[in-house]
Amino acid sequence: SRRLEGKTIVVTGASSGIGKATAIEFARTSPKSLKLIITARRIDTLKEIAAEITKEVGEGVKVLPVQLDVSKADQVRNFVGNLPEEFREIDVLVNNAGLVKGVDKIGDIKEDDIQVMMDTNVHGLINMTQAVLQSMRKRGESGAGDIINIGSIAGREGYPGGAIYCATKAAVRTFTDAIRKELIATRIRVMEIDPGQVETEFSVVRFYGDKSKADAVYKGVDPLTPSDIAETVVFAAARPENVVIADMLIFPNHQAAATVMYRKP
Ligand code: NDP
Ligand code: 8X3
Repeated sequence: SRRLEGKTIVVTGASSGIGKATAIEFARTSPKSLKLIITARRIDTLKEIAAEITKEVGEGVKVLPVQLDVSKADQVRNFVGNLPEEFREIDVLVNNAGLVKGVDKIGDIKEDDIQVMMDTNVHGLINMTQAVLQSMRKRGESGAGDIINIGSIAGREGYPGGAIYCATKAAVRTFTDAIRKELIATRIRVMEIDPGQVETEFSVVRFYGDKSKADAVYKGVDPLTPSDIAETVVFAAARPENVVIADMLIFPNHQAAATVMYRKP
């Protein structure tokens, strides 16, 4: 899309799943001139993805892989300042990094799991937003740019075995709503995209690496693919400047709520 040409875009959690697909979709949609900053903890994976993107779309898209753990406040604080000069004016931030750990119920939830979910999904997203906002505020009279937060159906309703994850995504939802109001006098657009079930590494991470437990989650259902969500992220970013896709909820065809889904016998 011409509307994305020349933009500088940051995607967090771009080493896998929705974030990786989003980086690829941005590059495919605007292959002529884009600066794409892909971030996550796994830097080697990011470098491979950067090479894949360049191989596919050519040098028109400048891809910069940056190691960044969003749960570490100091890393987030120094993120923009440490970028090469030509990447520092960020137009679009996709706050996608996030995770779920465990399916334990209240009373038995592991303290470490609570901490990592809160630190990543909530503190990480808030800190990233503040870090990048400074760069967006420098543009135009009152600032301009896009903040696209990846929430979840889990932020709209709780489900058993997901209390902490659901609470983190509800926090994302309320934070997003509040800052859209706070930034009303700017040209900064604040958007939220809430996926239902998407097959990624999400469930493998939830079950601490147990692939067979993760596979069981998707058995008999037809989940969304990461690129299904990536297309909606890029769609939102590519709307004309006066259009704000404030809120989207996206289910796969078999799903109608966090725990209401049709499973083929
Ligand atoms: P994946 O596990 O496939 O990807 C998660 C990404 O987040 C990875 O790139 C991972 O990279 C990154 N990440 C995790 N922790 C950190 C951290 N501390 N700092 C930086 N990056 C981090 O899962 P999804 O693609 O499914 O998840 C992406 C987002 O989508 C999450 O916010 C998730 O909550 C949300 N979501 C997922 C749904 C699903 O059904 N899959 C549904 C609704 C929302 P690395 O390990 O290299 O750091
Ligand atoms: C992921 C969706 O409902 O499986 O955010 O937790 S859910």
